[in-house]
Amino acid sequence: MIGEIRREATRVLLSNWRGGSTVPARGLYPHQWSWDSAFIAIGLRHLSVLRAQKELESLFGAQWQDGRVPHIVFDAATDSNAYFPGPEFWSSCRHGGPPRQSTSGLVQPPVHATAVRKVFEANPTAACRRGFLERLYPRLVAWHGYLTRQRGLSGNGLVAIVHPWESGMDNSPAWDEPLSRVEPAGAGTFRRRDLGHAGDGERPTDLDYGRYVRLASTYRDHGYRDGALTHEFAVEDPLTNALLASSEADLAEIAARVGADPAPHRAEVERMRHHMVEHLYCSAAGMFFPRDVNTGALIRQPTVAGLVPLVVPDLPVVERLVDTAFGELFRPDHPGPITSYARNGDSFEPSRYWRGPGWFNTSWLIWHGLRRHGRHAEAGRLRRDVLEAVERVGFREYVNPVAGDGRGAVDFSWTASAALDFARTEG
Ligand code: 9WN
Repeated sequence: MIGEIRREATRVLLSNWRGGSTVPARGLYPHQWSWDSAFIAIGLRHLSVLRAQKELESLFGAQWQDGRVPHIVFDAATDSNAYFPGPEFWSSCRHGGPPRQSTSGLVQPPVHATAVRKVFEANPTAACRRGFLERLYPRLVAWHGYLTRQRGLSGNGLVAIVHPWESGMDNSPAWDEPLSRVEPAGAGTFRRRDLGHAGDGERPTDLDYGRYVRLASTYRDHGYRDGALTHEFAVEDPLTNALLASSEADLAEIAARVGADPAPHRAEVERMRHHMVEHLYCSAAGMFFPRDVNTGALIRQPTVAGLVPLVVPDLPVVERLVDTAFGELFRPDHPGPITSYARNGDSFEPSRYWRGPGWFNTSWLIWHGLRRHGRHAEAGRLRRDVLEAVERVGFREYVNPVAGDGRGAVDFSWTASAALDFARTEG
């Protein structure tokens, strides 16, 4: 079983490689995505450390002057109409994006320093030869600096996302309430391309899309300047903040390797951990919730994002989070990834994208967090369940937790990457 998974995962990652980076899936996602590339590099390092390094270098090659790492880097060789919203929509070059590449103006969760560290540790000699860490370290510092300086919108020590796409969990039920205040762009003003590749029962609705387009075009029309705009959607997401804290811990290790001072990075981890527990943790629910910056209220929707803070080192509430993660709420009926939304949630839909299906990257993050906290028994159980799902459904984008079948894109890169990493790790 493991041998077959390794072979097939390798096939997927090789066939989705485009010469300098990897597409998440052919057809549906024909460009480079930010957090996908980080997960992909983590898997690729088992096949070729050079490719894994290039995956991350190409993404950071498209970093903006202000330090942001764009959520999509468009492939110039691919038809610009293949994905909506495409390069013309974002007009990145006019707003501080890199001069020779087209990108989006949004960001995605910062899991990159973790990926850089893992790729480095896979083969330190090869990395040193190419100056991999020396080149990436200042870029990672600028990236984290962008988030903490420009996205610290409420001043409470946490960073905010300003669009559901920035969460990576686009149509999460947690975004319904803040999104309901956004006037959607007219249905006739844009043309979705995603529905040509996946069923409309598995993707966000047209109403969601109208709101996504409105938010993105307003941000663009303000030159993507964070301070210059009262964001209609601004949320402190536990997943984004947790990944920033955990990446900052990895950045401390990277700093030590390149001869920089790790102390400020360690202080930053401590600061973020404190603010996350103070502002986003709900002890009654045993999990974290996002906070709406515009209302100041917690959004009490139980999604897997509220469990991802397990990745934060020395988190004081690990016990409760583990109980929630492995309780009934997030358990699929068939062995597989933890569900993206609690089974008893009022918006649970087992086939629709981030409103119920299990995803492989979030389960990888929880596994990583469990191992970080020495919870090897639970980590091993999750690993076995996820590998069993891969065996059953292949490298699908997500899994219906009720029927147990695969949904969304086939041959999805981060599913292959996570499977490869699980398959290569004992326990
Ligand atoms: C919008 C590429 C990306 C992932 C996101 C996932 C989905 C895009 C879309 O695909 O988002 O960025 O078109 O739906 O939600 O997490 O990075 O795989």
